[in-house]
Amino acid sequence: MSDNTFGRLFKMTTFGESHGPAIGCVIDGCPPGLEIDAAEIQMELARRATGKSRHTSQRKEKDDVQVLSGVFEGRTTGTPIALLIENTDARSRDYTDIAEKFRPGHADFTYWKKYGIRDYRGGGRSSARETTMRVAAGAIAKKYLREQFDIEIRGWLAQLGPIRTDNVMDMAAIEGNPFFSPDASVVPELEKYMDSLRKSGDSVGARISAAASNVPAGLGEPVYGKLDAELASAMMGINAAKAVEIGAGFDCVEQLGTEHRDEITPDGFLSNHAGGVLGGISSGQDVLVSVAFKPASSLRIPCQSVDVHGNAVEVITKGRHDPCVGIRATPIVEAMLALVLMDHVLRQRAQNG
Ligand code: EPS
Repeated sequence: MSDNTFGRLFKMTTFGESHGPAIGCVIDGCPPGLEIDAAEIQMELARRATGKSRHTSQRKEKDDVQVLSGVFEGRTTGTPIALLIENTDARSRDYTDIAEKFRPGHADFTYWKKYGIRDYRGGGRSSARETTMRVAAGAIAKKYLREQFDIEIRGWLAQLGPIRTDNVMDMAAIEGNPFFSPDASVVPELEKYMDSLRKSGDSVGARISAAASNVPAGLGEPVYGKLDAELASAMMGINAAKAVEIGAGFDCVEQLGTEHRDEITPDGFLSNHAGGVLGGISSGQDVLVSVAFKPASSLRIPCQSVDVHGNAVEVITKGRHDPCVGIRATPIVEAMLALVLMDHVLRQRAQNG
């Protein structure tokens, strides 16, 4: 399995399976001298963790991160940073029944087609457990971006199933509810919806948005390596992501040019339909990205499928699954945004000084 590395100058390589002994990453290219406190990484990991509310997977992982290398006396040394988290609450027996069956809508099918072998326990490498490492590496990138450029990255739930959550944008509300909703008034409706969904055994999709502010103009490459292209690739690489929008995104289909263009005055831009990227290069406006997450495919509601021998079978997935993976995706989207910006900050410095 190749391509487990993300980034060009700030490179993260992740490894591990959901039910293996541990999951980890090696980050290469982090500038030296950055203060790293494991507690800060831990805080980001806690935002993403399972079992924080009844609305997510009840697997209980402490996600205790060990910093194995690359940090000396609390500062990065410029050498590879290795991070490791042990898996302590895998329940592999839940997966015995589907060891030879494919869950429709799951990577089970394509992993088997590609490799002819798969670790079926907890989805193996395809599990969202891998995103712990994106969040851990993202915490380091976020810190560097904040310290060096004052860049702030914030994500939020914009929609869960039919419920819009971004009609009110109260950034202070986001961390105060288990959904990362910026509109606290919709939380009771979200709770009710999720309680009924969980009882039904079904799952639902969600939309997560994120903004990076104080991004300097000039990040990105003009042809290949466009900032928005790399953001789209990074976001589509998150488990269960099915669509990405930058700025106005698909709304630009209905917009007129006079509406879409972001007029410029001596005091700045009058709107931000471009999402902070023009010609693949950051404009200095906030970088805006939105990601659609599909409804998860591990469901206890029976469905038709086939087994590895091609026989018709009925599939029921047991286990402690997320009825809406989007609920835990906000910190992951933030992390991927931070990793892309971090890489481009270093690339900008390499070329333009
Ligand atoms: C996941 C299924 C569940 C989740 C897991 C992602 O795993 P299990 O069936 O082993 O309990 O708990 O998420 C995590 C463990 C995590 O840390 O995010 C899946 O199928 O992707």
